[in-house]
Amino acid sequence: MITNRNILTLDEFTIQQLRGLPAATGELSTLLRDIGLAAKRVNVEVNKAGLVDILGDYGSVNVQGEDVKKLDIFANNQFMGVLKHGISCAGISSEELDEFVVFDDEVSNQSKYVVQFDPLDGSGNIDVNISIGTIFSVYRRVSTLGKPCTKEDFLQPGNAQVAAGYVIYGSSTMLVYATRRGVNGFTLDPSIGEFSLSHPNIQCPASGKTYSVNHGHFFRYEKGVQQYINACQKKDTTDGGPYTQRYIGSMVADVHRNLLKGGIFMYPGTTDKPNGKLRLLYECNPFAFIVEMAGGRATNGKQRIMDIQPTDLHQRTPMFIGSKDMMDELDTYLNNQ
Ligand code: P6P
Repeated sequence: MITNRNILTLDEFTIQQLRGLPAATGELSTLLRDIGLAAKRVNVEVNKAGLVDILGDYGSVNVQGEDVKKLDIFANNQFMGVLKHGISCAGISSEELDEFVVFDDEVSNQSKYVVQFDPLDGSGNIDVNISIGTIFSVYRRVSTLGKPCTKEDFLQPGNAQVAAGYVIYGSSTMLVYATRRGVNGFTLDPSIGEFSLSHPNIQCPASGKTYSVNHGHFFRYEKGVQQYINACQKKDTTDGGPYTQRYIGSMVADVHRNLLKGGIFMYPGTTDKPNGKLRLLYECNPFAFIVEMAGGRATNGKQRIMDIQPTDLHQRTPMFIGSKDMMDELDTYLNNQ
């Protein structure tokens, strides 16, 4: 395989971005490269998960009450490790950990950022070889530099995010991240072991023909959601249809597809779980940041996801995210109730 020297690696890209910001310290670029390193290490294990005894339940149950797969723990430790030993992060919170982790050493306490992540989202799909992913969110600390980070650093609304991204371990491995300067996608090139810029300046199409939702919960959704789903099924060529239903039970894969091709992903609340299943801080906020930076929208059905003031590290929220025009149409059903 001939490596095209004209394709920037993640490291080259972040450094080039840095050159365009003379006042920048480089901490964010370093942090993103650290995340890229951890992603490469996790990718190796994900790719051979079927071959080694890393499958199967880890025997414990996480704060979500879900069986923890060994890869979850491995991924959690990889991301926490590179961030703890880097120079840009004062602490982390993770889906796999009940509480946030303060790194509390001299260098980390001086670091400007904290990171929240879901180390391996969709891990229930590991054993059946369906794409899974890592989701991360970066905030500037509100606590005093030089001292340990505090819980307030992690309970900021999503509109305070500095950067957010995800890794999708699929037919190829991609790292997509957004800053306020745009959304860019990098595909892991095995020939050089580097993430290389493959999807510059990602824009979410204003509309699409894919709707993603778990139909199994249909009769537990609110009426407006049911009416929108029914409308999606009735569309024909005269009104932008027919639509296709695509839902593989791995949020990273479903939202990634809709981000690139256009579409809407919904995980609504239900009569028995009004806040739905997805976590605000390390699943919904990062994707909301990414999709909005690409021109799409993300709400909880009533308000912008990124305007929600968090009160708990692991709080859930209903999630509607995707192409702007499709989200606007959904609102006409939700607001008519
Ligand atoms: P359900 C995976 O467990 C996950 O958190 C998301 O990645 C995915 O979109 C959702 O749950 C699937 O949940 O209830 O439809 O199986």
